[in-house]
Amino acid sequence: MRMVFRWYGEGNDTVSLEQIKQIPGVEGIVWALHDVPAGEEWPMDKIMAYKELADRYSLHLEVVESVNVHEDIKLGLPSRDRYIHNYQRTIEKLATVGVKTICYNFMPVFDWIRTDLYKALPDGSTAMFYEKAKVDSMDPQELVAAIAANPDFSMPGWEPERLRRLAPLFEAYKGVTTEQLWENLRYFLEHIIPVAESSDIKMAIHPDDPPWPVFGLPRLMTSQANLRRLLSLVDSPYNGITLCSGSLGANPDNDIVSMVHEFAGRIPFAHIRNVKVYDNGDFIETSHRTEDGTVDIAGIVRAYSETGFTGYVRPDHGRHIWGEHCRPGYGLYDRALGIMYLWGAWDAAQRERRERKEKSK
Ligand code: DNO
Ligand code: MN
Repeated sequence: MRMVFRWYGEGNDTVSLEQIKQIPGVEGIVWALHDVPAGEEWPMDKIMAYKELADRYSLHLEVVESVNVHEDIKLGLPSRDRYIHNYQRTIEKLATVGVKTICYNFMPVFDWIRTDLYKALPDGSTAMFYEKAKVDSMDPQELVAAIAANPDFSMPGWEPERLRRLAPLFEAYKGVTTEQLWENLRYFLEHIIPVAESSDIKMAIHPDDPPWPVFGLPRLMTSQANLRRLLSLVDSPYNGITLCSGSLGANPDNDIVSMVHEFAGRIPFAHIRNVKVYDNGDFIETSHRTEDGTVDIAGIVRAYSETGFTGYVRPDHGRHIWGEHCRPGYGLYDRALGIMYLWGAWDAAQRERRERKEKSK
């Protein structure tokens, strides 16, 4: 496995490239042009600026997260072709600086959702939390009204302009069924994957977070069966998955170890993090250690080792510890600790695998 670390860019992240460089085994950054709106072609000069920065620290930029998909593509509007064209050009440009994997998601309207960014854990650290009943009980119209009534209303990871556009977006999605969303995803992939193939860039869809429908909007990337269906939409190694153990793990029915085995060869990128899921469906992001949450992190890492995984891995979110002030989920300390846990689990699994092979000779 090849360890990488998400970095939001200079002036946009509390963690420095110098710090990232000192985390054992980290070889590259996971990056994006966060100031380019979804649907626009990424400008080459901005891409080059990242390349120069990464080069200065001998970190690679082979993984991009995310090139976001314009809502018109998800909605299947006629204007989608223009945005798909821009997406294709962005893929080609990214290939010129050595990008090998692009993570994206296909969630209508919302990316990940949490109800609390800094919920206290018993040890005094804080972490992102999801209160299921709170989201379930929120009617989309109430949400739109709450945003209209409160200019300071915020959602984690959401720019205010996007929040203000929420009402028309909900309106637009009214007629979009789950099956139509699948069709729109197929259309997108049929146009994108050939360009990914010729650019030698693997597309890796991120699961929906949480992995169930929210605010009455359909969601697709929620389960093993649905990920299987995604892979069959366009049967190419360039149509792959960002297997995120935390997003999928919020539903304890999801067997991630089984997914690692089934989807081996189609997982260019792995997000490995733990969540603690409560009986009422609430969940909190905990440290990476298996014992600290509901997800069998050590078992997942062993499964990657057993399947000969050679893709990229990042620790995904962490808690906020030791008084660190950072982007929610994206501090230095807990993610660095997470990486060391992942390496420990990986090295143990690799050794066990080697010894097993030796014995069977
Ligand atoms: C959650 C995170 C996500 C992810 C985007 C990918 O697990 O990894 O925020 O970055 O959804 O497009
Ligand atoms: Mn993730």
